[in-house]
Amino acid sequence: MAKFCCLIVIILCTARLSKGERLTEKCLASNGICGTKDLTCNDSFGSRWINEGRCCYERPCCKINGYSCGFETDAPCIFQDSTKDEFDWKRLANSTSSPKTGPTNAAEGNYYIYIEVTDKNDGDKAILTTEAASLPASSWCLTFQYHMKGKDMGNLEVFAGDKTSNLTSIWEKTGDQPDPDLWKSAIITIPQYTNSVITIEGSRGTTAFGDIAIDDLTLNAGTCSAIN
Ligand SMILES: *[C@@H]1O[C@H](CO)[C@@H](O)[C@H](O)[C@H]1NC(C)=O
Ligand SMILES: *[C@@H]1O[C@H](CO)[C@@H](O)[C@H](O)[C@H]1NC(C)=O
Ligand SMILES: *[C@@H]1O[C@H](CO)[C@@H](O)[C@H](O)[C@H]1NC(C)=O
Ligand SMILES: [Ca+2]
Ligand SMILES: [Ca+2]
Repeated sequence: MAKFCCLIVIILCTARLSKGERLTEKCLASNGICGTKDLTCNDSFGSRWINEGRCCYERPCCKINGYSCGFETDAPCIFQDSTKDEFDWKRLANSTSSPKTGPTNAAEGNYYIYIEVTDKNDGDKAILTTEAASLPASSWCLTFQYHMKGKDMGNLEVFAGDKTSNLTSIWEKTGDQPDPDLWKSAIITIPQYTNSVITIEGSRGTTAFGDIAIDDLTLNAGTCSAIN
């Protein structure tokens, strides 16, 4: 009898998979793994884990609560274009059009995003924001690669805060960076806010020699020290 029950469970689960397959595919697509029946994902694996759909046998599908943007396609990123700025970040492969500024290759894959500061005014900003997302109340670890080569390089700055108040500057780089041909790593802990918003702001310096690029961005729940 016990054997027979097991068989039925297997058949039901397989049926569900072969019919929809969406749940398991979604679990796979989000790098999910199966948790333990009747336990939340955070109870099984820790506070950085959330439930994302289901696995067979009523086990939850669990994934790390986080986002990544490699900019290889136009797929929406957790960070999106802000309209409260003067211009926009653009997606590009290989070199930027201005000589002596900008990267010659992506840090990850083939594409990166950058600010093209030719034909812009001093101090003009291009802002990426998580405003449209409802980030769970948590601290976050934001990481990305950045490239700041150019003699009149402006500013790359990360702000965070509550959606209802003014944001606080959390991280900043200004000017031409040492070894400017190399991509550098930013690893930034964002403190917890009730309704978090995080922005990445690139601004123009004094001339067109100030293309700032970023690539390989991740945003994961928890502080960076807990992750690294
Ligand atoms: C897991 O998340 C639930 C809410 O979904 C919360 O009540 C619980 O305290 C969390 N447990 C851990 C270990 O973080
Ligand atoms: C980037 O450069 C490589 C090598 O020259 C070329 O094969 C590729 O098509 C370029 N990519 C784009 C999107 O222009
Ligand atoms: C936010 O900043 C603006 C402009 O600097 C200022 O006028 C306003 O009082 C600030 N609001 C809060 C809540 O701090
Ligand atoms: Ca990339
Ligand atoms: Ca914009």
